[in-house]
Amino acid sequence: MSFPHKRADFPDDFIFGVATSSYQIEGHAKGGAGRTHWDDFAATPGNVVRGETGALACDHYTRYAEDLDLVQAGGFDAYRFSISWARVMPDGVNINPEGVDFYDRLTDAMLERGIHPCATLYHWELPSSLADKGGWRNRDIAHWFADFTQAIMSRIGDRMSSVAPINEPWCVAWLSHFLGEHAPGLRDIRAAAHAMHHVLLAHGSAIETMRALGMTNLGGVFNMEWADPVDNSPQATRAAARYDGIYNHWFLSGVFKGEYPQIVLEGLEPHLPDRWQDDFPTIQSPLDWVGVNYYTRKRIAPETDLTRPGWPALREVDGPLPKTQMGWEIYPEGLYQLLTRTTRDYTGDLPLFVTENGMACADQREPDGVNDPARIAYLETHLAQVKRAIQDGVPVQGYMVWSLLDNYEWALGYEKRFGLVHVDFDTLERTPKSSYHTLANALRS
Ligand code: IFM
Repeated sequence: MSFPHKRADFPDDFIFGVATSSYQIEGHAKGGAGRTHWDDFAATPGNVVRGETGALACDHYTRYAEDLDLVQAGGFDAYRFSISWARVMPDGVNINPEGVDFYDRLTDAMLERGIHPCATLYHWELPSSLADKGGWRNRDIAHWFADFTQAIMSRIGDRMSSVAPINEPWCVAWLSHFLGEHAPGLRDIRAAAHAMHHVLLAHGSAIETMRALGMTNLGGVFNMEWADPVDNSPQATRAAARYDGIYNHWFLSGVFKGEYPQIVLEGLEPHLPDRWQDDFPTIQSPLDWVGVNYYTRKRIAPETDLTRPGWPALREVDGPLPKTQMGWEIYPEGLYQLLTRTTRDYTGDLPLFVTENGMACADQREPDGVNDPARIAYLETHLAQVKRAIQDGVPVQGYMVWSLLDNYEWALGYEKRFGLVHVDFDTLERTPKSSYHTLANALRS
């Protein structure tokens, strides 16, 4: 399958990478890691497909060298990985030397292969002991998170190319405390409002901690979805604006403007913690770059079901575009729109990175390998929108594919395959897919 992009089409210092996260690939049962709120969530019947967990996952904890060989052989410049809080601090307080040693080895293994280590400090596996104290609902999480940041970055921070504190604050706060789809599985507006604020306070506290360690190239990674109203009615337009406010503007506005959008405060203000306005100096700790994780758009309608009253009074409506295995519409233009809007309204000259983009397909291993033409087409059309944004002056400086490996897709278990590399979850054998080979060729050319 021909692929129109090549490395030379992008700016000289443009970074191509692949992304993963600790709980989704490492095999959490190994190496003395502590219990997490994901283990608790998955143990509750009905929360996760087949009750699957990350106990073994891709066994990256053992096979990391083989996986980094794949990153190197694919011609990628950077590896975006995350650090398991419960591996470093199993009870959320005391350090597990084995856990810190693992990230030390992993970092050196990247450097030996000429791969830039790009770390994320939190990708969703909170130590259960801290979840038991209220987790993201408890303001103390900002201190707990700063302590964890200090513990791991005082050891490996000197070798990081870049670090972001928290992957996808919307998922940590809204998806997990209002929609109940991720751990801790709450559907509670007060819990959600507290988490929406504390996640940004913890982000800022971690940035301050790393600055005090003398670290540079620190950023924030936000997932973004384009929101289209289902029709031209004022009701649908307003519902889409509320969705956009909760999903996208809340976090950018907090970090870059020191305020929350009025359209979201209309629903959340009564439920926010006391004196929330006092925390903006920490939340606004200056960043060196911003990461955008992008997958899809949503079509939004006002809620008309009278049995579901109350704010934010909206619902997602099925769209007409082709969909991925996740059921997400494929809408590459949304990436262009979000990159340009983020630069225009929030980040100005600050470098942007696409820190996640990719699709799940029901890939199968055949005798001749794993053919995934739909993923190749997805990457092709999204990279075209990145190019378009760069041509229009948006300072996009890198693009990372989600994901290197098929992995544990949270509440959906192991069925949804996002990898450039197929993983047989019985044998743990890795097989690079045709998308991996296509990108490797493009990066070599
Ligand atoms: O697998 C997730 C990842 O953990 C965070 N971003 C979205 C991916 C696909 O759902």
